[in-house]
Amino acid sequence: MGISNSGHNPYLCPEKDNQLQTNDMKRILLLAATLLIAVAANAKVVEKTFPVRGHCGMCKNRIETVAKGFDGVQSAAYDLKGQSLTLTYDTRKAKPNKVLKAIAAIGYDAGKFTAPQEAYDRLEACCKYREIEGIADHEHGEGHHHHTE
Ligand SMILES: [Cu+2]
Repeated sequence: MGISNSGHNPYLCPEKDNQLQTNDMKRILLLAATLLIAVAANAKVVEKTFPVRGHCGMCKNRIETVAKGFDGVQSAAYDLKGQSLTLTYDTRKAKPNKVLKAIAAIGYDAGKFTAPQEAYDRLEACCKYREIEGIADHEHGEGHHHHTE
């Protein structure tokens, strides 16, 4: 868009040109902003915590590895004490229920999915949270403290 000086009013033309450019810029900026908002609305990364059973560091590793293997899962942190898994994921790509289902499939109760007995049976002895929990209940159950004698 060259500014032609031949024959045209030299005052009007450049001004008109500027006006046009300003409008174009405004339109482009508006479009860019709209696009950004649209992208941001779609790419929703959320952090959520789900109940997942496990017992040791090996469990933690396995659970986190399975979760991180899913497309869209940005981070997975298993909390042994809290018996919970915190996922940071893109809601467009990852479905937490699929992740939980896969974790249950390797032996760990996850969310609404109960691990199949045969998968649970394949876990190492130190990972058998169902049995270990039973023992722990007798030794230092948190529900009832010392009996008064
Ligand atoms: Cu374990």
